[in-house]
Amino acid sequence: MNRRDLIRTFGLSAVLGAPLFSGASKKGGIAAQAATSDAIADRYDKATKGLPPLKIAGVKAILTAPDGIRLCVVKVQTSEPGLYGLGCATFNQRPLPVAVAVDKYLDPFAKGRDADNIEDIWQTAYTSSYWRNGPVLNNALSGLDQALWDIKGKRANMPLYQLLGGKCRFAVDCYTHCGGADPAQVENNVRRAKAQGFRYVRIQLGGYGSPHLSKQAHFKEQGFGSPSDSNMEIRPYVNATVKMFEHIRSTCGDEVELLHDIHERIPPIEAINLVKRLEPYRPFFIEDPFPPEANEYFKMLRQQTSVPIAMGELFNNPHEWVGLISQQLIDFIRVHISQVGGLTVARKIAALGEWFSVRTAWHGPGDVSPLGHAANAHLDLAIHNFGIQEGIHFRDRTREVFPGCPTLKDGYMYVNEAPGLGVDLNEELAAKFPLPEHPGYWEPIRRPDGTAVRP
Ligand code: GCO
Ligand code: MG
Repeated sequence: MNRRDLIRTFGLSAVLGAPLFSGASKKGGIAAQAATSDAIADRYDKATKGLPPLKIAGVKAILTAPDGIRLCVVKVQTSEPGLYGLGCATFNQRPLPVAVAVDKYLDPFAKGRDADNIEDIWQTAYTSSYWRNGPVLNNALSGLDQALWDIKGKRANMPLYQLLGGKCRFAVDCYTHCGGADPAQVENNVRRAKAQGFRYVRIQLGGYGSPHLSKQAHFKEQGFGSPSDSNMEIRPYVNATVKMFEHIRSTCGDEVELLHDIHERIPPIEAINLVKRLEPYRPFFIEDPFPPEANEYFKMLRQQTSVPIAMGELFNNPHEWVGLISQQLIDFIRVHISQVGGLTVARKIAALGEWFSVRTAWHGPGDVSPLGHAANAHLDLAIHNFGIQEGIHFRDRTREVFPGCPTLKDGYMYVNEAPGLGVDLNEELAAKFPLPEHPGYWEPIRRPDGTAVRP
């Protein structure tokens, strides 16, 4: 039996969706129905070059925390036995609602749809909630979206970057994190990173905003807030950060590229002053100077300094990035790919950036699954306006749960050349690492008088 007979015998409704059939039968009974199904089978043959039609058979979320970070993976099964796709939907601070959005809403929505039509599924799923652009629904949608790209690559028998246009570079240049409680510790870590082959390092004193340098937690003495709340003062952080840059530039030389994340922890005008003070040390970029609610400040920042600026890991809504890119108010767009809705969105952001000389620096911290890092890397390989990638070394357990993780060597990230994203999931092993007991929310950070700091 040939493929067309097969389609006719088992019914196109099973592979292409019931509405086609009901329309045909209303018009003219069995003969018309057969003619219509022949025509559709012909069209399908031409469109897929002989590959069988592919339906989405099910979509599910898998939660796992091999190294303590709450990872969420979406698995899409298809009508072809053994052919599935995986995508990243990790939202470490709210993993459970993402899983519900996947299992209870995207699964019934996507089941039976044509797995080949990624853009159409993205557009229709995106508006299927009517209200949209929030981090929970965007992450869920990203899981489905990346899994469909993974399937597309597997079906084409090509690594994903090939479908995105092929390689623009042999591997993905990465920056690594070099922290330390004081400038000397940071220096040691920079030297170590350089010895490992990194050319780009992000330098931070302690946690974001260097809370360990803040000494005046008056709110604690007054019993305001909870004992677990932490204190972060503006001045110790700002002054120490300038000193750290001065120290690293003078001890580690001019060749290494220095990055820093303000993590929006100081008022915008203080951030502008800090960036100006860092100018003599030639940062490669300064990240997240303002909270996402304060985009208007970028104009003022641009008038004051030409230090390159990276922004965007908290963005969910196109309104947050379109203006910043098109008005050339930032130099690196740094969205978290699952947070904006997946690869389908990210490749459009990259294309928009290309016309405005804004380069990419996709968010790539520990709370992105190896599938998400692979998605970052496949896109990095294929776009011209790639800037830099935040890269991490996966720990052993994570590598066992996700066979095929991207690898870092001499500061470059490599994807394996397997079809699709190239990363698999050992579901049995994943189940052995349930989410930690703590739900994952962030504890408050406060100024000495108790005022809450963002974020
Ligand atoms: C970064 C980020 C992260 C985030 C984290 C939030 O630049 O790597 O700022 O460290 O804080 O991903 O969960
Ligand atoms: Mg950051």
